[in-house]
Amino acid sequence: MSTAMPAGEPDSHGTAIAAERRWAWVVIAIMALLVAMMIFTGLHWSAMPPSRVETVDVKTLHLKGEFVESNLGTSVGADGKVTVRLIAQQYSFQPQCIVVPAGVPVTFRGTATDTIHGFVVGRTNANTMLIPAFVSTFTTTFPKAGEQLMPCHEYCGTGHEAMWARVQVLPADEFMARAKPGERLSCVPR
Ligand SMILES: [Cu+2]
Repeated sequence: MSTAMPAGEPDSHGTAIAAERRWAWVVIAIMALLVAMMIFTGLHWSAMPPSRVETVDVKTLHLKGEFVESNLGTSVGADGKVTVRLIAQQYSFQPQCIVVPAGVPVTFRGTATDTIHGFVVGRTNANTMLIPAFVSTFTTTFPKAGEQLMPCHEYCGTGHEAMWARVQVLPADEFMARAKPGERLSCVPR
């Protein structure tokens, strides 16, 4: 459509304003959709924000303290609490195969030795980043027994896509039968 007036400042200005307003609404709609998605996934999958308050010395991680090799894996405390300790490094997790009981709260404690890694266990809400010098921790319950894949989900270098571990969720009685006080369980073949 053309008007009687020749195309001048006021007309093109009005067109520009209208176009900007349309795009502003598009951007607002996209932001509203993203916020709605965040709220939905947060509630629906019980997303847990990573904890970054506990620190650990990367330089002595392998030598002493909680994350020495002999302490990695799943332990059952005297109080019956199940804890999984793991570390991530380019390009593997240790242990490579984690055993946990079904239907029992499991606390994960993990950190990274070199760069930022992360993991998610199958389609569960066990999902965290692992950051050098920080201990990531969360507690979750695996509803049913079965094997899950646990890939690294933070791009950590050229071997990233080959970085994953397995999680064996065992029926609680089978898990407890295997657990011995003071021992660290894993399903890594020995
Ligand atoms: Cu990684």
